[in-house]
Amino acid sequence: MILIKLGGSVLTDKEKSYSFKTRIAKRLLKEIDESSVDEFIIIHGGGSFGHPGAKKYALNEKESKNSIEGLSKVQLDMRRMNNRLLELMQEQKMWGVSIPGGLATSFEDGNLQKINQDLFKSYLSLGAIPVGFGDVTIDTERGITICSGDDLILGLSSLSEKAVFVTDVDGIYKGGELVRLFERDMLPLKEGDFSRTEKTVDVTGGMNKKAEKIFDISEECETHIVNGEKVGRLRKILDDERVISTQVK
Ligand code: IP8
Repeated sequence: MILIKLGGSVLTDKEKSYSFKTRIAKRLLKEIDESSVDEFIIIHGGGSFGHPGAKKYALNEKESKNSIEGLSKVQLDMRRMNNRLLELMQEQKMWGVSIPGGLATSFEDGNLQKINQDLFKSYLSLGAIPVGFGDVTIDTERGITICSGDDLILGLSSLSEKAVFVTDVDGIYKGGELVRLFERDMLPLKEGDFSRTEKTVDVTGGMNKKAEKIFDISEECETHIVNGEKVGRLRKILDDERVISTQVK
C-alpha cells in the first residue's frame, strides 16, 4: 500500500481563502490513476480551507480557547474541501470514501495517541480508495486540537511501503539548494530554507515540526517529497522512476 499526501499548498492557493486548484487536483488524480500503483490511500491537508480558521480560533494552541464555534466551522470547511476532491475523483471513476481524520484518531496534548488503521484497511479490502484529511478534533488534555494530514500519514506508515508528500516545491531546500537525500542531522531548517508558500499561514507547526514528523514516517516506509505542480513527477515517483525530488531517510 502506498500513502499519498496531497498537501494543502498544492490543492489550494494558501494566500486566498477557499481557493481550490481544480485543474491541478484533476491532473494529480489522473497521474495516480495512470500509475502502476493499485493499492493506495490519499490523505489531504487543510490549505486555505482549514488553516485560516484554525489560526483564527487558535485551535492548535496549548491554551486553546476551546472555541466550539471554531470547532464547528473548521470541521465544515475541511469537509467542504474533502467533498471537492471526492467529486473530482468520481468524475474520473476513482471511488473514494471520506475518512475525517478526527474520527479515526485520538489525541492527547496535541499528539496522536491512536489511529484506527482497521477502518482504512476495511475500505481498501473492499476496493475503495480511502481519502483521509486533516481535521479539528477532541484532545483528552486540551479539549480541542488539530489532527494534521501528516499525523494520519504517520499513523498509517507502518502499513505502507512508501509515502509520497506532494507539495508545491521540488523538495527540501538547504541554503537555496535542493537536497536530494535529506537526513535527520540536517535539521534544523532555517528561514532561508523554506519556500515562500510554506511560510504562509500554517497552524500545524511550521517546517521543522513537520520535518521531524516526516523523519518518523521515513523510519517506517520509504518517504519522498515531490512537486505536484510539475506535470508527471507524481506519476514517476509512484512508478519508481527517477525524478527531481527529495528522499527523506
Ligand atoms: O494541512 C491541517 O492539516 P495539514 C488541518 O495536513 C486543519 O497540516 C484543520 C488545519
